[in-house]
Amino acid sequence: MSDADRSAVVAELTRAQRVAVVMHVLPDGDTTGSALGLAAVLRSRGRTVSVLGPDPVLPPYQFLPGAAAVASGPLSPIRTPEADVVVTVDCGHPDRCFGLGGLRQLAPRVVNIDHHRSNPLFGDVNWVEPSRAAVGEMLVDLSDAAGWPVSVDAALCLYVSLVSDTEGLRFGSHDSRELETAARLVRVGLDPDRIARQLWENQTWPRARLTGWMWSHVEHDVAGRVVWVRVSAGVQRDLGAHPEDAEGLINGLRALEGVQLALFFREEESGAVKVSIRSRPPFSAGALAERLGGGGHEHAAGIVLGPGLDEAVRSVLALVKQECGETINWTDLSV
Ligand SMILES: [Mn+2]
Repeated sequence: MSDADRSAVVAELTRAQRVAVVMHVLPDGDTTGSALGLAAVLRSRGRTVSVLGPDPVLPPYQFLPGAAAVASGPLSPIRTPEADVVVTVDCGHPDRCFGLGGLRQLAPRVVNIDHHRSNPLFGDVNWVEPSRAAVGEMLVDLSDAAGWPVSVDAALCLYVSLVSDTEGLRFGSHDSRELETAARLVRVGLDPDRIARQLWENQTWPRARLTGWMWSHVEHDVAGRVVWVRVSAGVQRDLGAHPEDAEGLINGLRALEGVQLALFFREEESGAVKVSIRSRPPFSAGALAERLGGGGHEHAAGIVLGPGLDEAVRSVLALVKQECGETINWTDLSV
């Protein structure tokens, strides 16, 4: 099934001369590395490729080849490239990447390459594999299966995709597959040590301040199985923190001993509340997000709620309690 889907993608990208590759909002390392990596592979094959997304490439990924040429912002007829095919990478829902109408505006054919379990298969061609650790990993398979060379530039982007979604090849792997893929990319001519420093030893001061704030404002249930943090827009303003400074901080919460469910509520200036969810069995971050209208992976998911930070916290915890109240002691819970 997935091999057939991958072959369908190869067929689309072989026919197309002009390709637009689209990243999702607040682009993480996976969508950015995947988009720039796929673009590099296709450009090596003589295709005209543009990379675009609702938001610009974030500072941690601006060192990637091709990042400076990414077009961002709302679609407009003047700036919108003409393409035969638009490819979305790591976009679990079309609303995260211009909406289906926007994608159709970009090209007559939509190719959807993703690994979110909640992906509604919105493309004309869909290759969605929830078992894959990162979309970049899928794109390495795609290139190798099609016999398309992976240049050093492409390898760097795809490697960043893989190590981002696996947090440095620590999570999301249950066998040697991701390690083999990483090794295959490193052999092209990468320096993993240098990339790691670039990605993880470049933390901004606002992010450090936000991290400190987070640890002194963690809330939790009695047993410490469920932990959460609520960060208002005002707090972020006071700390000088931007949305990207909060990316991944939830992983620290999940790393606390005994935690099975971690929630990070971040209020945006618009009043919307971005809720990130991380889980361990018996909790399912994906199932919880889907109950609220969001989506993601089994143990990493998210949803946008609001307006109202405290209201968002209350409604999500009420649902958690309803689903898992039998096994959690909520008596000291003050929300
Ligand atoms: Mn991803």
